[in-house]
Amino acid sequence: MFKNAIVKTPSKSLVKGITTANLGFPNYEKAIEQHQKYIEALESCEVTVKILDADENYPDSTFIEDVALLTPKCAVITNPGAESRNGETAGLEEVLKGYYLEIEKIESPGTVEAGDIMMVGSHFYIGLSKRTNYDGAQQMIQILEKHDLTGSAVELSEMLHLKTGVAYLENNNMLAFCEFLDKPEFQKFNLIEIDEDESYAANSIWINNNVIVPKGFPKTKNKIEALEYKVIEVDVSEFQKLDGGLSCLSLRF
Ligand code: CIR
Repeated sequence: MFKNAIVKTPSKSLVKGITTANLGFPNYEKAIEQHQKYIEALESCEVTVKILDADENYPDSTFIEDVALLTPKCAVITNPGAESRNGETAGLEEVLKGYYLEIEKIESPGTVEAGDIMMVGSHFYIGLSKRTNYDGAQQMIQILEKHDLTGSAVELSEMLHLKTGVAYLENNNMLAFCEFLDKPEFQKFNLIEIDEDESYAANSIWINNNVIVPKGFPKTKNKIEALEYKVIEVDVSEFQKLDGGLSCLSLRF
């Protein structure tokens, strides 16, 4: 069960965020409204939400998931592979000290963005992407092992981050899209196939037996409801314009 979540308020500079989406520029006011609804959805899952102030220097900093991996045993501050995002980790240690005694760090030349990391019990799958390199993944695995956890690397060829295309919903259930459906390491899970036209909904999040799903993806919603989860829909269209999904918008631990 998760007890806490940390989110970071979107900055006005959001429009300058990195994107490949081709969906137009995000609207700041609408992004703030959607972010507020997202916080309310988290709270309805019985987690206490800490809200960090916006940082205008970093357009993508609302995607706070990428800058830390928060496990039941330790916190790891990552080293984002996107140059414009690399400084987003500043100040994070102070915040995390409020929750963790042990705070580890990924060091260059290793890079990691934690959108590439999926927790399945005490094991962590680490996607090797344009943002997370081999060195970073190895550092992460060593840190996890030091804390009696395990990790393994997963090759990615098409997605931005591992969790862009796969989500673990606990109870052996995993949403998977495209390249992840055939991964040998995921065959032991009950794979729920996400259709091509709903690929964005592969980034849904499990929180304490609720699953938050992006609004507007009815087939995925029905498939998750059929597994008897309580589904909460949240509209995150402004963040989709920046390749960001539901998981990217919070740290849950
Ligand atoms: C980026 O490209 O870094 C942001 N525009 C989106 C980050 C999304 N984060 C995630 O998937 N964990």
